[in-house]
Amino acid sequence: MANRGNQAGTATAAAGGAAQRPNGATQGKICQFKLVLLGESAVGKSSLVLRFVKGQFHEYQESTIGAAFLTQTVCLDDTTVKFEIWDTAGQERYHSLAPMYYRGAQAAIVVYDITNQDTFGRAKVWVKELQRQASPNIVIALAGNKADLAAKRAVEFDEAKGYAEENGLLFMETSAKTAMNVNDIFLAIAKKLPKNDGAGGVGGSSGQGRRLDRAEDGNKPASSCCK
Ligand SMILES: Nc1nc2c(ncn2[C@@H]2O[C@H](COP(=O)(O)OP(=O)(O)OP(=O)(O)O)[C@@H](O)[C@H]2O)c(=O)[nH]1
Ligand SMILES: [Mg+2]
Repeated sequence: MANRGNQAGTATAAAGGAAQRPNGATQGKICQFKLVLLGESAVGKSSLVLRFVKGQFHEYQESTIGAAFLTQTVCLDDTTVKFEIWDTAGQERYHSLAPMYYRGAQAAIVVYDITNQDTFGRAKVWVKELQRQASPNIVIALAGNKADLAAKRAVEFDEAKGYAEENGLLFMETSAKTAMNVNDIFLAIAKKLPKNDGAGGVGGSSGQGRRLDRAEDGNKPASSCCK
């Protein structure tokens, strides 16, 4: 139901910047994390996910209905981090669904459009809601998207950076169009997430990810991620 109209897909290629393992050895652990994207409609949430998961960009990206689910895997040293990504719909009529997606999430990317001050205001409201209602240890990143449209900038970099610092958020300006900082923001999140052996289950409130046995990672041989 929540998946209605989704643009679901999976991809497992390594994201740029991931650690290389020269011999493709399958050592190390696999951690799985639930990540949610929130933000006003048309700020580019789906475009960021499409860029990260498939390396594509669509000028005429359709507005999301309900939510879309995708996965992507990145490698960090001896750890394979599998993101289960919920790309929510920004249109007002879907806002009441959002808690379903951020509940139990270990990470969130709150997106605004640097050419639209209102979307930055909306992003702050999402951050407040996550701080009050999501898992206490959730890692939150703020993404100022459409950085390629610098001539139309309405939100100053320093203003957003200052806000992010005050609120303990990761912050980057991104462009789904040019790919600027797209892999980087997911990698920064992956680095910040706890990867303890005693991690709680996905969907729990611990804010921790779930460690998988390699055999459980059904999508693909995890080693391909690090080749
Ligand atoms: N120039 C530029 N355009 C972008 C960028 N990211 C997204 N867009 C465009 O902005 C429009 C909206 O993008 P979406 O990815 O659908 O936005 P969304 O946040 O998922 O919107 P909803 O699904 O309605 O919540 C599309 O026309 C995209 O092509 C970017 O980085 N730069
Ligand atoms: Mg969308």
